[in-house]
Amino acid sequence: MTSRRDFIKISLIGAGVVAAGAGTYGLIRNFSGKEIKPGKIDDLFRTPTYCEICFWKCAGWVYKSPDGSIWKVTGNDEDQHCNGRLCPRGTGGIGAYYDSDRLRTPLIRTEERGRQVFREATWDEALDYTASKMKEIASRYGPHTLALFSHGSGSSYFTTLFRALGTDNIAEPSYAQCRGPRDDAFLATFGEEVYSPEITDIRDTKCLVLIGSHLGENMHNGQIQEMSDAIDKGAVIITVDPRFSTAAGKSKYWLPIKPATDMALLLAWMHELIYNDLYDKKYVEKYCTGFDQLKAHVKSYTPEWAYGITTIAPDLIRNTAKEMANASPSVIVHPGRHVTWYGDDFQRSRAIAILNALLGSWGRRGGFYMPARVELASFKIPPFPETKVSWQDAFPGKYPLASTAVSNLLIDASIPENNPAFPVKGWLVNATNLLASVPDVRNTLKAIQNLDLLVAVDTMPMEITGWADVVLPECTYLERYDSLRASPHRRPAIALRMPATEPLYDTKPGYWIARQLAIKLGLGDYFPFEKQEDLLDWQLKQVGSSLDEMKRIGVKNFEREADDIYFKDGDDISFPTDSGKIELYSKYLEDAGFEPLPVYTAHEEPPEGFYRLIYGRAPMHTFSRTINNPYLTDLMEENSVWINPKVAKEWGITNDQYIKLKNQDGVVSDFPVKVRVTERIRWDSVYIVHGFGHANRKLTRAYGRGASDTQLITNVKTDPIMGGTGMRSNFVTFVTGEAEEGLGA
Ligand SMILES: Nc1nc2c(c(=O)[nH]1)N[C@H]1C(S)=C(S)[C@@H](COP(=O)(O)OP(=O)(O)OC[C@H]3O[C@@H](n4cnc5c(=O)[nH]c(N)nc54)[C@H](O)[C@@H]3O)O[C@H]1N2
Ligand SMILES: Nc1nc2c(c(=O)[nH]1)N[C@H]1C(S)=C(S)[C@@H](COP(=O)(O)OP(=O)(O)OC[C@H]3O[C@@H](n4cnc5c(=O)[nH]c(N)nc54)[C@H](O)[C@@H]3O)O[C@H]1N2
Ligand code: SF4
Ligand SMILES: [Mo]
Repeated sequence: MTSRRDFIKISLIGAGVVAAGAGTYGLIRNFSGKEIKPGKIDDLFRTPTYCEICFWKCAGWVYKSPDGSIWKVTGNDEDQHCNGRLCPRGTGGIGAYYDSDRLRTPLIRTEERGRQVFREATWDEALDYTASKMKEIASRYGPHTLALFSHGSGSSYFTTLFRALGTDNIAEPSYAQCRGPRDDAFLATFGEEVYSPEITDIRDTKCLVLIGSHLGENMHNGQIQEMSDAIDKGAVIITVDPRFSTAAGKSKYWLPIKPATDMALLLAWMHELIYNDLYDKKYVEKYCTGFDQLKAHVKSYTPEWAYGITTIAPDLIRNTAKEMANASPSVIVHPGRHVTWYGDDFQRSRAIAILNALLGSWGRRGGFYMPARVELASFKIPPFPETKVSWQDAFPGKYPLASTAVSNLLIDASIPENNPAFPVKGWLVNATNLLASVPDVRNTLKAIQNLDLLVAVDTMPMEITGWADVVLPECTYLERYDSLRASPHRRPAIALRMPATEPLYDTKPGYWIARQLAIKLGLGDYFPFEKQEDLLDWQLKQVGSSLDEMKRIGVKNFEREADDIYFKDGDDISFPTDSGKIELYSKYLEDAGFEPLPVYTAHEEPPEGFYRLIYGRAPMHTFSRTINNPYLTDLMEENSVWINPKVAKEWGITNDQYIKLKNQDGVVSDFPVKVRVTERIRWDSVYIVHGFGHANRKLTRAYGRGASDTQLITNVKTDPIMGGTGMRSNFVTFVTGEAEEGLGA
């Protein structure tokens, strides 16, 4: 059996490498000069933070070495997100601070866009320039022609600024390029989303079904730890993936599905559960509505029907349905996270939600727990002006059920020839590398060329900063305060991030940047606290803590107000849906003109000689943001393209050879990528890790390393329901000759 140690050994390796790289210390001194032994470092010597390398937001401690420089980051034992242990990326997070390629001063463009010619500017100059341009756009065309693209901790400050300006054009790539379809589909079904961290009770599950959700490479920390615990306790893992992922290696069942056909499998599983009386009858009768319609709907979706589509043998479909039913209600059909795949992703996520309802797993131990969170008080600020024109008015009728602004819609609205009702003229882009995160880069560049203003707030010179008019350098998460983390979890909790040290160079925290811009725009009242720490202290005092206390403990867990983490037998529950029930059949969708029950749609197939491009995560990197990180680059410096041996043989391609990839629209990857010939991928697909293939020369370690999946994703299948960008209908072929002369060796 796999032990927990074995499963997470990668994170231990990571920790070792990084610690060695950063130097080792025999004796550690605290600020008072007193000598203390490693492992007994006193509280004075460490400061709390939560990690910004991904959005699991693990809480940790930053330790400094005797000379006062940042030494290492470790997990906070009290933290439910990490249980005292960071993943390799979190441990390597100090590389974000030490990266010598970091942005150092504000920059203003001196030549046309795309040519990276900037001059250094003072903060005052750069902010004055930005504010005056924003003012000009808002007064000439209206505030709705300004858009904010943002991700991560700083989003709330810039959101306040944009709401104060009177626009709701505020989009995050974590919606339409990530978990939007899932969250909206669960909302439509249960009236509640699955949150972040997900409320999957993996720790106590007896059966975990992973559908293209590759825990183990997707290193969302607490989930991985719980999955290893569940495996140790004998849980059955079922992995559905065209690739033999790390999770597949830990699974009792690996279903190497033909990509783009998951809906057929989901429908067949529903058929099996319903027509063999394997579903949770009592639960369905008490809590669900629309069962009869669902039953009729899935009647013909037999395992034999699904076999012809998915290539998964009928018996395997039957046996896995039985395994789920045996474990019910302690079973999780994982909702996944990055789910924008084929354009019918809302409906696929609905099918997953329905399957969980049939298994009675929502609100049950080992299924989905009901989370609790600390509600933090907001300091009173003036009301936001009414939004006169909303993002949805740009293209009336598009994506009617989107619960928040859609980044790709705002990008499309910035291209006048698309005839939007209003063209967006100015962007502020905070902490999102849009050219790596939003598919169809050519479209994004076209939009950028039409803008009057592009401001980028970032820590690194990335593709997006290269195209900006003004670059505002933020300091890293290790050098700043940010809002308190108050994510939902089993127990309500808060975590503090505070600066471990002064910002390097002429960089500033996001809060400061947003506030200064607000002041220059005459909106300073929306940021009444000059110092963010005073706001945090005020908020903390409302919940019986204080900044002083949080500086000492980093994480504070509270008790739940009631014993309601799981439903109790016979509980009467009103779900926050229109009907008050779990909606198997969705009137809400029907009324909006969409299928009330999920249907199978056939998706595009690769043309002759092409293979489906699929992508995912590597344990030691996050998107495009860590690829230049000196410590993480040491662990993985380039991606490779996984090719099935049968295909490699046909093409005469060998292991470690460098090739380029060319997609169905003739786009060739900028840089060569190393071949990995492996049985672990189906013959009809190839796989690369997302985030590589950086084209900004200022990234001295990342430039030209590997291929960018985003560059090759030009065929985008947008979900008509909520605007999610399906990215997996792209097909590539191999370019050999010329590439061999490239960066090969
Ligand atoms: N092709 C393709 N596209 C994808 C995905 C994929 O797998 N393939 N994944 C999708 C998913 S799931 C998601 S969630 C999104 C992620 O989308 P993004 O969050 O845009 O991801 P990154 O590419 O890491 O870009 C982050 C940017 O923020 C900057 N940054 C890092 N830390 C800070 C900070 O503290 N402050 C500031 N101001 N900037 C900072 C980085 O330098 C970088 O420019 O991408 C989506 N897009
Ligand atoms: N190390 C690391 N961990 C991360 C992140 C990171 O950047 N680095 N990012 C975090 C974020 S924001 C997100 S959203 C998550 C994303 O992580 P997940 O939601 O777990 O996964 P994806 O990246 O969508 O999925 C990739 C998997 O889907 C498989 N796949 C491809 N096509 C199909 C198909 O048609 N059907 C099926 N069944 N499978 C298919 C691929 O082979 C691959 O194993 O990861 C999170 N965790
Ligand atoms: S999972 Fe890793 S990268 Fe993400 S927040 Fe936790 S330690 Fe940081
Ligand atoms: Mo994501």
